[in-house]
Amino acid sequence: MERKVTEKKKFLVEVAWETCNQVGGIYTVIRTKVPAMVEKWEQDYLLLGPYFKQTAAAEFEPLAIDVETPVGRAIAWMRAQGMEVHYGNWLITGKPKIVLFDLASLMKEVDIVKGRIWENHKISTLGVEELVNQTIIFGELIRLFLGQLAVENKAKKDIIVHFHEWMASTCIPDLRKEKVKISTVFTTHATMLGRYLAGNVPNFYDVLDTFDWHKEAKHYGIEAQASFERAAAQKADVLTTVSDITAKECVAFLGRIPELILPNGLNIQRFAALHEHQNLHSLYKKRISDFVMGHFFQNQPFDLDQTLYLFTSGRFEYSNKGYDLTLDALEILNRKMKESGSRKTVIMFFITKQPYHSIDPEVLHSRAVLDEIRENCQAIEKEVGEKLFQASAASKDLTLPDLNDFVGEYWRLRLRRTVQTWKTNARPKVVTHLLKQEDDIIRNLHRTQLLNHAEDKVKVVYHPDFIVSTNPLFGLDYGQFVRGCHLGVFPSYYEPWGYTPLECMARGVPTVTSDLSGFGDYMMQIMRDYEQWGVSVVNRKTQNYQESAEQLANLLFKFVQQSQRDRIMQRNRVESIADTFDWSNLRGYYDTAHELAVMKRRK
Ligand code: G6P
Ligand code: 1S3
Repeated sequence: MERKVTEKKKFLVEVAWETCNQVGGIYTVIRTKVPAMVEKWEQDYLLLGPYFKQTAAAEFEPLAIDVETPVGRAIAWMRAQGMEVHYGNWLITGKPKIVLFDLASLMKEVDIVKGRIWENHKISTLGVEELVNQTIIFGELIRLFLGQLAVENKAKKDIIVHFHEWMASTCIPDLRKEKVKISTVFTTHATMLGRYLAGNVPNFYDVLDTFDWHKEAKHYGIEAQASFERAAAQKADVLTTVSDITAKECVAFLGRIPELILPNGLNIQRFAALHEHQNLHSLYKKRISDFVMGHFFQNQPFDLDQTLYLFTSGRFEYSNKGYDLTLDALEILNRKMKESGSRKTVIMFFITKQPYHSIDPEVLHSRAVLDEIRENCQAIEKEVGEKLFQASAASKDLTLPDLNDFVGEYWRLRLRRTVQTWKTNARPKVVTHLLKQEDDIIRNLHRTQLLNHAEDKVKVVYHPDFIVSTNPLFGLDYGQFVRGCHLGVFPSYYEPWGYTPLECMARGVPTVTSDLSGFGDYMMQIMRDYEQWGVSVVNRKTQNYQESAEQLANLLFKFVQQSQRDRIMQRNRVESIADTFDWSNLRGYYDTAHELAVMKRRK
């Protein structure tokens, strides 16, 4: 007789420190994935995160709890004990339900929780930094919530809880110990030790399996963080990470082979009109050109039609993000362009975050004066246009009047004076801001002498702040800035995934990545002819630093030599494959992880 198998209902909870709290790349993962998750899970989907008043004010809309549901009852139970728990909609595409926990409401108990963690799991948390205390309390609130959710789960749904990164996962060992009826997935988006060691130990990847994780964690003062990460990895039902490269770190530092790799996607926006992305490129390029004129033309005018905008961006991890390699490749590129008599100019933007006092007032001033020159020109244009119109209508013998006669003395002098005061003999600045201290980028620029000399073909703009639309220098948000550029350059040495090249691709901008970044490694696996599609991959696995720098310089030189037609076609090709990374195509990896977790728990 055939036995009828009824599929048990499931409920998915995702937990991240970056739910409704932007710190870095995990925010992008969670936020962009929501529409695809809500499509599958509908009402059976919930996100958990920490409550920070300021971010919540902008992105969170509170809702009344429904005590008929397990989630509502679990929240009511916590509130009854004095904990501040916020429930509502996260105001992003997909509008998911979220629960945010106010850490302050339990902070006074941090020492008790730490004591229990030591008692149960021998994780030492003495003298840790404030962030670790916060993650411990965050974990404790999640433990209480999930424990009660499991009790209230009268419909006996399979509850799957997906934890992202150690900061959201300090409670996994306790949940396991208490046998709370949930299935767990832990995704690590990098390893704590990987981050530190990659930037400090030469040939990190060659010696990866020789490290003593505990000794290194103590050495770098991250014993608590690394221990939480390792415990979460070992106690979760399923361990996953974002790339094969980071999977190797999991083996070395976390003592477990991840069951699955979950590549990162985006919410790819395709336009109905095929060429809309080209139009946007043109529009935003003009805005970047306004900055470039203001910054360089005071002293060094060049042909904007022959100018290419390259950029790199990310947090300030000088060698991990490959800023060192990029700078050294630019020096070679500069030489090659000079030697070949290239007519082109390359402007390379470094967009990162470093402590600064303010935007350099001279940079701001130059930009403002340029705006004034534009206003003068527009006034003259209007005056000439009107007078020309009148003179043409009144003309008897069809001879066109001399346009110069129409420019009044006032505007003529005013324009002349403004341009005169603006022009200078000073070299265009390399840094747009007044940095608090000299850093590795500045030191490298002095060594390579890439300092915006008149004869340089490669000019550098170092912008030590992320780009936001209120920024007076560009007046663009980051996405628009990316669209206006010609090429994104990201030859990272340590990069578990790396969203920056993917963000270029999504906007139809070609990009350079490396085979040590998760994204580059993945591209090489899924697409043989990735170069055809506007993605170049620098070999950092088997080449030494100098060889990689030469390879990058050659790639850039090739790019510089392309015609405008080639560039337009390449942008179309890049944009056409971006769908590969839409979450609707990549969510399947998450589905598999969730099913595996349920199966493991049922066994
Ligand atoms: C887009 C626009 C064209 C423009 C071109 C510039 O394709 O639709 O009108 O000429 O961008 O391309 P470039 O690579 O020189 O910035
Ligand atoms: C991590 O953020 P990061 O920039 O510190 O997670 C990101 C999302 O998975 C990933 O793209 C990145 O490579 C990791 O380093």
